[in-house]
Amino acid sequence: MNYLDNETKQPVSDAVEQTTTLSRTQIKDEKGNVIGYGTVSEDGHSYTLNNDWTIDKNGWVAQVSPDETAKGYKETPHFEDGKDASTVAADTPSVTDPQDVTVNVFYDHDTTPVTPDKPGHGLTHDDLNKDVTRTINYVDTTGAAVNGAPDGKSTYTQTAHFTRTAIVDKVNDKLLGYDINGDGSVDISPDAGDFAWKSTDANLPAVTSKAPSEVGYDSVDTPVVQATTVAYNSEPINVTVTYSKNAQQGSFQIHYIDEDNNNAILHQDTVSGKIGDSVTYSTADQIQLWESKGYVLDQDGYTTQTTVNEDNNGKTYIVSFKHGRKNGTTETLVPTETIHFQYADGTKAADDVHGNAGDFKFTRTPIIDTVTGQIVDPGTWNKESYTFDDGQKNVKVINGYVADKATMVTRLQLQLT
Ligand SMILES: [Ca+2]
Repeated sequence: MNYLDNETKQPVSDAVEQTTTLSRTQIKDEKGNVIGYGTVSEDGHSYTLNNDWTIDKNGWVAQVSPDETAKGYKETPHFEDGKDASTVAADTPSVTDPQDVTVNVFYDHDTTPVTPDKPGHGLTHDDLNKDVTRTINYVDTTGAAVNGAPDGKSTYTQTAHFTRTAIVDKVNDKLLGYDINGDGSVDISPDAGDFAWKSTDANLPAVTSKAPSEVGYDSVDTPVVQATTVAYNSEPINVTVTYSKNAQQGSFQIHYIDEDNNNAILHQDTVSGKIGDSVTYSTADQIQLWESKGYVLDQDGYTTQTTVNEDNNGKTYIVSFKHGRKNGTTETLVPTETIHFQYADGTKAADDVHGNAGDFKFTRTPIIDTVTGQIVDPGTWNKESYTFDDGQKNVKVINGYVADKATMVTRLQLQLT
């Protein structure tokens, strides 16, 4: 008996061999020539010819076919003609023409469902299970999380579960298809397996956002995220629900001040809008304007603001200037020497004699406030003192008088202020 896989025709288990013995008695004459086969009488004087064989032990016994279910085969094997081969019946060889007999017993592959809760037979969890999610995120206008979900959290996730049950060959784990009616047999071929996905929760119910007042806001853009139905191959859904507060006004100021005039405000601007509004403001134009009027920028305390917000609301930015300085017109002084001649009583004795400083000039340049135009520093003469080099002069002779100085060797200290 051969026990064969009905698909591959390969042995499932070892063959079983039964042997039965046949015998017959040969009859010879007195010279030893074979007369034939038969039976000799008890007294040995006569015989009966009969060529048939005699079978011992009644021939081949019934043989129960092995149980190969553990290997994935169906319980009941069959013969080539399809008939039940659970047992190969007892048999006897032909007594006239005995031959060896080969009996083939065929085992069909059994199948088994592989359910999504218990993957196996080469199928993974993901082969039989698929989840589609809808995630709702609750935020405010700045993107910060808000606990607006029904369960008081900031994220709410709904999941639809899709499953399918596969039917596989128990012997070789080959995928045969999918069972959709639960009877354990294939309804859908492997190629059409996408149609086998089923779900009991593909209808995602509506989700009501918490009232804005419950979570500290004034409004919400999506009071209810509507119900929807997803398919096994739907992409994950992401929904954002945004809470917001009523916009509040805010403003900030920019002061342009004169540090050389008790920080007097030269100019001020106010930038205002709703909190969160975008703004553009630059100090460049004002700085240019005041610089054109003689001011020099000391510090631009304004930092670029892109919105009116909680941080800059009510704030004042200071842009400070000092007065510029420039040189005024240079003064020139040519010093002169005058010698008076007089009598002791003070009356004039002769005309004055004038000396001079030659080519020397004294200069000074004042510093002017470029804002007020006023002199803030008269400047310093370019020489602290100078000695007249032509100060030696002969004193005029006047009859009857004696000069107190015969010669004037004069060292005049010119005090220039
Ligand atoms: Ca089925």
